[in-house]
Order: sequence, then structure tokens, then C-alpha cells
Amino acid sequence: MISRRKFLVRWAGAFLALVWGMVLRPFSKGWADTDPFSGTEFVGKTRAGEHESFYINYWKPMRRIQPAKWKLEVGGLCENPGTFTLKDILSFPAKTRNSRMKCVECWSARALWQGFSIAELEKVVQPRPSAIGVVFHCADAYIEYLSRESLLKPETLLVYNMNGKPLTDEHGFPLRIIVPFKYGYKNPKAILKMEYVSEFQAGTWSKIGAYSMDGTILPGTDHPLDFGKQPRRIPGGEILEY
Ligand SMILES: Nc1nc2c(c(=O)[nH]1)N[C@H]1C(S)=C(S)[C@@H](COP(=O)(O)O)O[C@H]1N2
Ligand SMILES: [Mo]
Repeated sequence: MISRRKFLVRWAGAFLALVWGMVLRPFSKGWADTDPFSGTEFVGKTRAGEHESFYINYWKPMRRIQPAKWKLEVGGLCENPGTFTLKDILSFPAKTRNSRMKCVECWSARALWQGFSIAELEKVVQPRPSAIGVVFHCADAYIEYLSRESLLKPETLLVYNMNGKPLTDEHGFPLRIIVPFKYGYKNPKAILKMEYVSEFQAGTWSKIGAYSMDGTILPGTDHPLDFGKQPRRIPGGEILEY
């Protein structure tokens, strides 16, 4: 019940943003602000999320994002940089994929993710040939880099729904990326900006932890939360076995 209510509240927010943009904004010049956050409530690292088989990880406590004010900014090395509202995002052809997210700190969990391919976004923004990757800037000041090669793989999606419902703030509302063959730290949440760049950049987590900058899942042992943390061997790459 709660999630249904949240769902309605969120998309009602997006609708209000549209009305605001079309009808009210022209009459309120100078008043509109671009801060996508609301209030003083913070989202942080927790082990008690709404999707019980997931832990929640945020680098820094993050103020909740207000759907009506959020826009995805896409810029850097592209011919046609722009901003996208929630409504714009939802109008891309939807794709759904069931995949496991594997955190480098032992745990993993599986979910059904819905979103769209980066190729659809690129049709609009038209990255320059010199753009080899994207730096993602997130609402908690987290930064992560992904090569365009990884971004354009069919298993990679920009995601707004998790298990059939809009992402919760905890899991990265309104938009995150799922790259199932890379560790969780290469799956940035609560994305504010995508910047097309010509050079690799180290992400937040690979700078603070002793983990690879590339983030491809290595062979080893996994402790899936949805299987009671029972250890399982993994061969490396996306976990397809369970
Ligand atoms: N913005 C942001 N995205 C992030 C992180 C973060 O700290 N900030 N942590 C990453 C890490 S280390 C993991 S394991 C996953 C966890 O995803 P979840 O919180 O939805 O379970 O988010 C990734 N995306
Ligand atoms: Mo992680």
C-alpha cells in the first residue's frame, strides 16, 4: 500500500513539474530555482531498505531529490548537450532486465530493473568521436566513470524502476545505472549529470578503497543476501548462475 502511494506521489510530482514548466514558469521569472533537493531529510548508508535483500550504500548522506525539480544534465563532449526531465526520461523506449548487483564488499542481490539504453540518449545528445567515456555526477557528490564501450553493452541500462516500482531514494531515485558485469561501485545512483569526456577518470570508490578502477567483477566468492549469504564461487563477469 505504502509503495503504491509513493508511486502516485512521485509521478504526480513529475506531472506538476510539467505543469510548472509550461504554465507557471513564464510568469515567475527569477523565482524558479534549480536546486533539485527538498527539505532537510537525508538518505544515507543503511542495511534496512525497502527491498530487503539489498543493502544501501551512499558515500555521503544525501538530501532527498524532489521529482519536480530534478533534471538530468547531459553535457561535455557532445554536439547536442541538453537537460532531460523525468517525463523525457520515461519517454525513451523501455527495456527490462533481471540482473544481480554485486558489491565488492561481499554481498550481492538480484532485481528486475527497468529503464532504457544509453544508445537512445546518445541519439539525442550525439557524443563527439573523441568522447570515450562518461563521468557520472551524483546527488551525494559521488563520481564514477564508465567507458562508452561498457555503457553501450546490451546488459547496461539507465534505470528508473526496480522490481516494478520507481526507485526509492535509497536505491537511487530518480535515475541510476545498472552495469551488471561491474561491481556495485560502478553502478552510480541518484544521477544528476552525465559528462562525456575524452579521458578515463578514477571514481570516488576506487580512490578510497583498494579496488580496481575498472571494476569488472573478478572470480572469487560471493555472499548473496537473497540466499542467506551462503558463499558461492563466481567465475568473474556478470553473475548469471543464480
Ligand atoms: N551515488 C552513489 N551511487 C552509488 C554508491 C554511492 O555511494 N553513491 N555506492 C555504490 C556501491 S559501492 C554499491 S554496492 C551500490 C549499492 O546499491 P544499492 O544501495 O542500491 O544497494 O551503489 C553504488 N552506487
Ligand atoms: Mo559496494
